[in-house]
Amino acid sequence: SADAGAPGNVAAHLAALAERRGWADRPAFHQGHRAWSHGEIHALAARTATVLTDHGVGPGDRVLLALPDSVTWVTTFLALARLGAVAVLVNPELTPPELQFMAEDTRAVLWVTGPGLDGHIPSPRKAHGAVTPAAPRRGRDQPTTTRTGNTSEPARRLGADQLTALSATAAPTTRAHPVDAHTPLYIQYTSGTTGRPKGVVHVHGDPKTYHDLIGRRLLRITPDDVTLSVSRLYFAYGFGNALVFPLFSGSSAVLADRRPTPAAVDELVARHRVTLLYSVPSAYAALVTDRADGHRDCFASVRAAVSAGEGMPAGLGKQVTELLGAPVLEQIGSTEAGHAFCANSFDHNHPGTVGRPVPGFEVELRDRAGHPVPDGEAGELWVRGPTVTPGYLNRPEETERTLVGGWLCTRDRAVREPDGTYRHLGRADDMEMVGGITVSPLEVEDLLRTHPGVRDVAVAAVTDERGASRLRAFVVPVPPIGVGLEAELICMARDRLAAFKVPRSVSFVPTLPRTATGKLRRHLVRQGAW
Ligand code: 3SK
Repeated sequence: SADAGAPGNVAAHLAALAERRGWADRPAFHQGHRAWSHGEIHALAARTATVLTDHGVGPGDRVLLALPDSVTWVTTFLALARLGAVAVLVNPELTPPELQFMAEDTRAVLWVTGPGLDGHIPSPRKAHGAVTPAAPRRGRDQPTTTRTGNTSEPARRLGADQLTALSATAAPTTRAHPVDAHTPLYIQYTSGTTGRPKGVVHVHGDPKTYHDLIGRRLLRITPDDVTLSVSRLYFAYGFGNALVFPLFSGSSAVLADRRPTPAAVDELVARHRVTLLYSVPSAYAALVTDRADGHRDCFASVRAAVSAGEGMPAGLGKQVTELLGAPVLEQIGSTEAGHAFCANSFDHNHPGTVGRPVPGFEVELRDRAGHPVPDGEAGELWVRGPTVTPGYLNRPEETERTLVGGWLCTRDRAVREPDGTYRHLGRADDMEMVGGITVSPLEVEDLLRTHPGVRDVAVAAVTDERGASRLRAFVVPVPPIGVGLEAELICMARDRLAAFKVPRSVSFVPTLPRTATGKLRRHLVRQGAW
């Protein structure tokens, strides 16, 4: 049975809540053709906590969670929370060097990986003199502990299958580690302008606040809701939508191990009678376009669609509303804020805007010098609120630049409308948004520039004929252009970068728009106008 829970431990709090509210037998997650109840999820998480303890995980330890969305993802997260450990939520499609960077940055003691990564994970090693993975705390050398030939340090990796098998029969860890609301709970990565992702820390008190402010008050989620989120669990938007809101409301979420295609969205919505659909504009555009037969009956159960991640192109919101027969509520959030900080609601829905500040958050528009700008003028969005991260991991200077006097500089540009809603105008920095995910073009450019056929390169998100944003590389080639250079560059990116960072196309250009000092004029690249 669920324990009363140490005050502040979110895993214990959720288990106790499910029992107190009588949700234990209600569905919490649907995966494939199976449903897991809230009671089953919390019981499995308590057993998983024992397995993780046996693998040396203890309070304060960081553990890389690199799994596709699944019940194992959820129960591993809750198990780590129960132990007072910190989950590092990473995209399971990252390449081994990208994961390695995050493991080193967080000093992760264990990597929990999915089947797709088995055999490809390099050993955690000392890098930049910073990393010393902790030895298993309780001295037991587990079968999954491996050592590589070139290092004496343990490369500790636990495959999802093995974790699941061991958790099935383990005894539960009934006592949750005592923590308070400010104890670190998880770390997510956000792309930085310097190209290196930055770790963002969130605490045990944050998920309840996301639910109180957004899930409960704005979206009015009840135990009867069924969620489908196109955004994955490792990402701030998906984490709130498909893990936090269902667990805090007694409702359920459909988990798919990869981002669903439009056909899969149709099928999952119809099969599970989804009531809340969370997606991003490029996926909504595909949903509207890939509908040759005009089939829309499958959406009869949907009561609201939420859109975030990037601006909704004019007209698309209306098409989605018509297709779903439900309101589209646009919102904006960030990894640093934890979830949405500006949102439309059922009572105040202003399409084409990201709505008003979520109650509890303050929003200001400032100019480059940090002064407030008047209504009707564009400025940078600054945000203050209860779930804004205390700072970036190992990046004091970035933290100082981005968090000033408790205010977070989001680097999003916006304008305030007379009704108090905010219209998003894009990013103020060099970042690109593709499919709702922020990509550092610098990271992709740095890689492509290493190809001998590339003299200069710029990468930008461009809008395709469907209104979806796609990454394109603009390359100044070293003449003569080799046959197959485009394919080689895309292949090279595929080998070294996560799928969402790979350019979909390459345009060969004679020059790039650079200032006299050589700085790339990114706005011109984005417009394809130079
Ligand atoms: O990307 C966003 O705009 C967003 C929206 C809601 C929650 C989280 C995020 C990152």
